[in-house]
This record gives sequence, C-alpha cells and structure tokens, in this order.
Amino acid sequence: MKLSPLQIARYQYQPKLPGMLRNGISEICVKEGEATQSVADQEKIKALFPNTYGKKEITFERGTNTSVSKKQVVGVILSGGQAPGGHNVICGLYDALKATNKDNVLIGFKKGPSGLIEDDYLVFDDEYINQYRNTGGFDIIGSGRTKLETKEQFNVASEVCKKHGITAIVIIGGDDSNTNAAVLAEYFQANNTGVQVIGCPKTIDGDLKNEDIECSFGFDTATKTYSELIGNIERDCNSAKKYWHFIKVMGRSASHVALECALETQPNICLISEEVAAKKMSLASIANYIADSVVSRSKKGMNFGVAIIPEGVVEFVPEFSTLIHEINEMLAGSKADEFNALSSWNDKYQFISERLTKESMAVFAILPLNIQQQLFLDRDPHGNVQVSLIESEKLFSALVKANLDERKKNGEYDGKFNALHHFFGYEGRCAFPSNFDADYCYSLGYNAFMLIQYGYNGYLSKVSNLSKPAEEWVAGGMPITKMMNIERRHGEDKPVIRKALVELDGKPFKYFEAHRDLWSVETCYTYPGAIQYFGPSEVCDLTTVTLALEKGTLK
Ligand code: FBP
Repeated sequence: MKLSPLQIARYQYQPKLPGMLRNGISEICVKEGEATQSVADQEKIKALFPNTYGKKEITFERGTNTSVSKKQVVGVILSGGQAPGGHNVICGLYDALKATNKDNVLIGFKKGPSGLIEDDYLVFDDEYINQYRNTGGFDIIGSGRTKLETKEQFNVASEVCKKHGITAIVIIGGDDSNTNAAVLAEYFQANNTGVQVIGCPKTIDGDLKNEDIECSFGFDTATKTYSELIGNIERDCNSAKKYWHFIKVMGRSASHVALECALETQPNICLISEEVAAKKMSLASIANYIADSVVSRSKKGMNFGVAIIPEGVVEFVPEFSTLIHEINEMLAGSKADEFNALSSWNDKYQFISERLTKESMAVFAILPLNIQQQLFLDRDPHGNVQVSLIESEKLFSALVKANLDERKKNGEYDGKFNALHHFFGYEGRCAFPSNFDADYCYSLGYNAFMLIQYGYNGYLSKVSNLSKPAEEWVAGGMPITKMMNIERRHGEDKPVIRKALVELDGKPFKYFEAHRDLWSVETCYTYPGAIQYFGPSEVCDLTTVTLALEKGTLK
C-alpha cells in the first residue's frame, strides 16, 4: 500500500491522554461518585434493567491501581456511520490492554454488530494496528448498521463470547447502538455470562450528547472538514459574485452539524430543523425567508450568497411530514402495485391527486417535478419514502426561484438568481481526525479498557472538560441507564438514550440567532481553512465553536 506523506507523519503522532491517565497503568485508581438514576421514567427503566440500573458514576484518578489482575479477551465493534477517530478508539483500547498485560487479547468483529453474531473477526497485533494510528475511516474492521436487540441475537453473542473466552465487548456507536449496548450488558449480567459491555459515544451528527457526554467523537473533524469546504465556496462566491450556493450538510435528525458550520463560516442563510419545527414553518415560508435575503443582497448589487441546509430539514416541516405520511399510507401493501402498474407520470399524478388530502396535494403541487418523482422512486424495504434521499438543497433553491419569479412579476425584484448545489456528508466522515478527535478518541478507548479492568458493566466511556487542554480532561464512566428514558418507537414503548437536538435556548443557537440577520444581508464570510495537524496549539487544538460556546470558553 502506498502511503501519503501525511499518513506517515500521522503515524508518529502521540495522542494526548487526560492528565490522570498519563502516569501509566499502575497508577490509575477509581473514585466512585453518587449512585445514578435515569433522566426520566426511573421506575420503568429500573424494572427493565434490574442488574445494571442505579450504578455509580466513576472518575479515574492518579493512585495505586487496585484492579483485579486477570487475562482479558476483549471484543470490539464499530457500529453505524463512519466518524473520524474510530481507529484511535481501537488503538487506545489496544494500548491500554497490552500495557496492562501482554497476554491480553483484542478481537475486532468485522462489518459492525453482525460480525459478533456471525463470528467474523480478526485478532489485533502491533503490526496491524500500527497501520491505522491517527487515520480516518472505519476500514480497520469495517462497520455496519445491524441492530443487536433480540434475545436470539444475544444468545448467539453469548455463545461466540464463550468460544473466544471473551471477558468484555466494547461497542463504538451512536445513541441506538449504545442503547443496545445497555440491553446487552443487562442480558449478560442477568445470565451470569461474566462478559462486560462498555460503550463509546460516536457520531458525526453530534446528537449523542447530554449533561454527561459533552460531545460525540467525529463531530469535530467532520464539521471542520465541511467548514473548510463551505469557506472555500464562500470565497469563490465572493470572488465570482454570480451564484447562490445551496449546501446540504449531513445530520439526519439534528442540525448540530449545520449550526456548527454556520458558526464557523457565517453564511447568508442556515436553516435549523429544530427551529423550523418549533415555529411550524411551511415550505413556502422557508422559501420566502431565503428569498428575502436574496432580494436584500441583490439590492446592494450582490447577486450571490450561501445557504446551508441540514440534511433532515424536510422532516421537520409539519406539512411535509404529513404529506410523507399520506404517501406511505397511500402505497402501503398491495396498493403500491396498482400505482407502479401505471405507465405515465400523468396517470400517476392523477392517482396521487385523487388520494391525497386537499392540504397535502397543495404541498405536493408546489414541489419541483424531480422531487415529486423522487418521493415515489426511492423507497425503503417497508415501502416508505426515504426522506434522507430527498435533495432538499435542490428543493429549496427551486422554491426560492419560484418565489423570486413571483416577485419579479410584481415588480419587487429585478436581480439575477443562479443556483448551484452541493451535498457535504461522506467527504467528512473519514477525514484524518483532527488533533482533538485523535486525542479524544484515543482517550475514550484507553479509558474503556480501564472500565473493563475495574469490572464495570453497562457503562459509557466518558471523557469530559473537553474545552480545556487535554491535560485537564477528566476520564471516567457513566452507567448508560442514567441517560435513558422511555420513548414511543414503532408503536412500542422502548427504553432509549435521549437523542440531543439543537436547543433553541442553548448558547450556540442564541449566538447564531443574534448574528444571522446581519449575515443574511451583508457578506460576513469567515474562512476556517483546512484542519491543521502540525503547528501552534491555537490552530491545531481548536475545539468546535459549539463546544466553546456551551462551555463558556467563547462568549
Ligand atoms: P450515525 O448516526 O450512525 O453516526 O450516522 C450518521 C450519518 O452520517 C448521518 O449523518 C447520515 O444521514 C447517515 O449517517 C448516512 O448513512 P449511510 O452511511 O448509511 O448512508
């Protein structure tokens, strides 16, 4: 394999650990905190997790290591979408495991949780792991989206663990995967398997965070990568002065990615899905809001701009979700065959207009033709519309164009509007992790092993105080049940980790809200540039603006 100079240089990078983990394995001791309870629905969660509920928060400190010495065989799984730094979690886990006892073994289950069920694995050694230090991607073992949630799967997992003599499983994933980690931990304990389960918080979407977890790993690098690209586009836009760029960024359920990119680059427009839902905004009102900015800037001679659109926004537009719901109902079961048998789009349109409610038909009618057709082409295995595939950047630019055409007819606007479209998602998920993510992930992995070594089960590896230099970070663990509540999922009450959406009264959104009117009319672009890996700490060790605002290190 040909290595790039950066890859070679990154192999040499030594990730920074929190101060309390730096003196070597023999000097890490545990301080137990208070017993915990779940954030809501305490009685129900307690009943569902009788063996793992209510455990104590723990913090590591410098002091004599009192953990029981036994051979550890640990299995690790990467779950869900790629996020920069995943390799370093495994490297940190491996290094702590080997530093504790050279005979300890780390097994990687391939292609996500299904690797555990199918017993598809590899055993890590120095030579293999060293190729992945401080690199992006999940290719070290691969990832997947199979959910580990049924009794049958747990029984098989238990057998696989027995076969390898596994003492602990580390699951690196988002809110769903860590919810399942908690259920698996409970199952293992209830069945006296002797296998512990530890989770690590991953997702570029940034929606696995709460009072205990300051941020999920990967968010820092992914948003810095998108912000570099958005900044470059802003500079091009401000140079050419002839295009409006509509840029969709990943983030299926929450708009943390869009908000962070806006804080870093100060675009003219950034939609925040949570605000769209709270204000019950319609497609037309959103288009009108963007068109106002186009017109104001045009009046100042600026027929150009940049708008950031969060990936999941259309699902937050109430009238659009109703439309999707009606389409799903309309084509449920065999009714889809009747629709598919129609040969022309005109016939299909007729079929649709006869079945949608008047209100939904009005929404459907204003959509551009390609989006209308997309709603009927890309369907998931259950026959439902795949909202994440809707090209919302094109949808909004088409709606803005229609709005501007109306204004032109009324003599309210005579500018030029040329739109270009972009989608930044996969570009950021496997970037070389920033120093922050390289350090944070290595620490999460190292810390996960210490939790295993001290016998904890059903805990999330927790590293906090992240807006400070790594020396001051605090390492420990939090029972996953503490983060859970009961939510309705697929018609059933389920214990889940609460997904963190953008808080409209939180400091990052408030900062954005205070500045966005100015940004929408003037050109206030900022150009973050590429992630820097070597150089002064003030450029290489920056956290996200979101974290800095939340923790008060930026006002
Ligand atoms: P996770 O929640 O699993 O971390 O994945 C997040 C994400 O990157 C979303 O932003 C995006 O919508 C989705 O994954 C894309 O998934 P896929 O890789 O399956 O196309």
